[in-house]
Amino acid sequence: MAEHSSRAAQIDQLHERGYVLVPRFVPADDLRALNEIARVQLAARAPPIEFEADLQYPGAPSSRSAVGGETVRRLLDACARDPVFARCGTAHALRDWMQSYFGESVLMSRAHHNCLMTKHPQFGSMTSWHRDIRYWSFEREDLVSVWFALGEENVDNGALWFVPASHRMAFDADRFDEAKFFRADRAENAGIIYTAASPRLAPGDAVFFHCNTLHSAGRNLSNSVKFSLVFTYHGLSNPPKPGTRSASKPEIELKPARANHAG
Ligand SMILES: O=C(O)CCC(=O)C(=O)O
Repeated sequence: MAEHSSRAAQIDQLHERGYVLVPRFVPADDLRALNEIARVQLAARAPPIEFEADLQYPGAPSSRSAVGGETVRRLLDACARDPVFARCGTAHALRDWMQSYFGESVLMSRAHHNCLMTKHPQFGSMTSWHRDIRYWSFEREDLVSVWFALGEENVDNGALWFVPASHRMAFDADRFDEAKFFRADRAENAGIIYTAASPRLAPGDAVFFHCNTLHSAGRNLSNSVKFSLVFTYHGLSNPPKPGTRSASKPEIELKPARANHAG
């Protein structure tokens, strides 16, 4: 019952602020396994991979052939990479959390996120202010991502920043640039960005955030790679729009307790 009411409070906070930090969401044994596999996967560099040079965000190498050009940003398709990642993204505790939020059965989108994000010292880039909805086309703008910190995350190693309650703010299209980044050069945007906060994450902590929450992330000024695992979910009644990139990959259903052997 206590667990249930604390989940309810977390979901209230997600509704109100657009993000919520849930400390120690990942059990210690799972966290150990995730950290081990994350390093094995990064060393193996098996495709599909997104490189920092591909995106050209601030701080990224200018091309794949430049110094640091092979720096990995995302190891994509995490669930297909290793059962340890798949178990994390379909775990019972996560399914129950998402089902409580959406009030119905839940699916994981494989069209974006579903990845291990690595932020490297020196060549890891900064991600400017944006809403993740730019990645998707769904019937309703109601998707929730979960970001698992596999190690410490803080402002010095490129942690996320969030603008509280920004998921409920309405903006004209010209407040964003062509790539749908929220324009920091506009005075009315700067006032909103000023209210942002960066929750400090401990290993195993989770941040749940809405697809319309404005967020950004800094560069990694530490000496070690930061590893995070990220997945995104939506309710059954909110399917991807047919013919869009969001509908291009089969989704993963988070099955009800008795049928689910993955979590
Ligand atoms: O770690 C980062 O640079 C932020 C990533 C991010 O915001 C995203 O993938 O939507």
